[in-house]
Amino acid sequence: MAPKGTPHAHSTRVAIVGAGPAGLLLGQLLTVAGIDNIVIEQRSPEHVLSRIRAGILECVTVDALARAGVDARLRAEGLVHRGIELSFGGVRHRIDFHALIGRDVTVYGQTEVTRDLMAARQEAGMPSVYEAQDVSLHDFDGRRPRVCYRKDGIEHEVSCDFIAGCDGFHGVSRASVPDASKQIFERVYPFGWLGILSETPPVADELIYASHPRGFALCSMRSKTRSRYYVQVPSAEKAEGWSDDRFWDELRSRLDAEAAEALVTGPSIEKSIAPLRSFVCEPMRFGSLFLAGDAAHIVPPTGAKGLNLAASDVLYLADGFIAHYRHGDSQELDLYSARCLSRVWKAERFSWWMTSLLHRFPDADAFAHRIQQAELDYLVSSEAACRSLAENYVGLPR
Ligand code: RFL
Ligand code: PHB
Repeated sequence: MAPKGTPHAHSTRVAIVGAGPAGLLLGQLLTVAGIDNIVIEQRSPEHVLSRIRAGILECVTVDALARAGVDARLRAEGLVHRGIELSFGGVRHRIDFHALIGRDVTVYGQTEVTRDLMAARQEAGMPSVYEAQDVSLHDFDGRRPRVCYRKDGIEHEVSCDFIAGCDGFHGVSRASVPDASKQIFERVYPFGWLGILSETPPVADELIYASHPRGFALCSMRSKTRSRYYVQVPSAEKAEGWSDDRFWDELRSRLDAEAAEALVTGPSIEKSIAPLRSFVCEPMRFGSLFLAGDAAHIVPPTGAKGLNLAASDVLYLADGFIAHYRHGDSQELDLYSARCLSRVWKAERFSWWMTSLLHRFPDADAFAHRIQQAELDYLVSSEAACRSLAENYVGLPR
C-alpha cells in the first residue's frame, strides 16, 4: 500500500488521455507494435458508446483500422458508398466518386468503431481507466512527464515517456498548454445541426446533402434499416423544442419531391444538436505532449472529416513512436505537428467550403444567395469541380 497522501504510482511508455476513437486507435496501434500504453478516460464506457457521431470512413481510416486488427465487423457490415447526391432547386445531382477518381467511402458508425476498438483492447489485456476524475498533466516540457487522476477516491500518478492528448475539444490536454505557447484559429458558425437516429430504412441508397431556402438538410444512415438525418437550426435552438413530428416535417420540406415522398418516418432513438465550428490549435506538439484528433482541431461535420482526421493524426503519431522505440529515431516525432497540420488545414478548407456552399447564413444578402446558387450550378455542371469535391470527400492522400 502506498502511504496515505502518496498517490499510487504506475509507469508506462505512452499515457493516452481520452478513450474516443483517437485514443483507442492509438492504443491499439501501439499495442500491436509492442509499445506499452495506458488509456485514461473521464467518462464510463457506456457513456462513450452512447455518443452518436460520425458515420463516414475514408479509405485511410479503414486501412488504419485494418492495421490495428479491428476491421472484421467493418468489412462485414460497413456499406461501401461510391458517391453522394447534392439536392437543390428541387433536383438531385449525383457525384460519382468511383467514376471520377476510382475511390469510395464506407458507412460505418463511430459508435461501432469505438465498440470494436474497446473489445480489441480488452482482449489484448491492455490497461484502461474509465471514470477517472480530475485528470491532470504534469511536466510535459520537462524530464518527468506524468498524468494524475483520482479513481474511487484514490489518487494515481502515471509516469511516462510521452503523453498523447486524445481527449477531444473540451479535454484537459490542450487546456494544460499555456496560452503563450499555442496559437488558435477559430470560426464559429451561427447555426447547428439537429440530428436524429431512427430505426427506419434510409430514404435513398446514398447520402443526400440538401441546400434549401429553409436551410441545409442531410440524409445519412448507419445501415439498411437505421437512418441518421440532420437539419440546420439556429444556434440558440434546443432539441427539447423539437418533437419527432416537427423534425420529420422540417426535413421533408427541405427535400426534393421524390425524396419527400419516399421518406419513411418513425420514433427517434436519439435526438441532439451539435454546434458547428472550425478550430485549429498550432502546433500539435508541446515537448512530450502530442495532441491528436478533436483535442487539436474541429471541423464542421459537413465534409465528414472529423473522425477521419483523428485517424490520420494517430497514424502519424503511432509511426513516430514506433520509429522512436524501434530505431531510436525521433525524426518522425519531430515532424508530427507539421505533417498533421498540412493535412488538417486542407480538411479545414474543404469542410468550411462545403458548409458555406450548402447552408443558409442569417446575414447573407441577395448577392450572397446568387453567388451560392451559381457555385452549386457550376459544381454540378463541371467535371473538374465534381472531381475536386470527390477527391476531398474520399480523403486526400497522406
Ligand atoms: P472524442 O470522440 O471527443 O473523444 C475524446 C474522449 O476524451 C474524453 N475526455 C477526457 N478523458 C480524460 N480526461 C479528460 N479531462 C477528458 N476530457 C474529455 C471524452 O470523454 C472522450 O471520450 O475525440 P476524438 O477521439 O478526437 O474523435 C473525434 C471524433 O469524435 C469527431 O471528430 C467526429 O465525431 C466528428 N464527426 C464526424 N467525423 C467524420 O469523420 N465523419 C462524419 O461523418 C462525422 N459526423 C461528427 C459527425 C461529429 C458530430 N458531432 C456531434 C460533433 C456528426 C456529428 C453530429
Ligand atoms: C453521419 O452519418 O452522421 C454523417 C454523415 C456525413 C456527414 C456528417 C455526418 O457529412
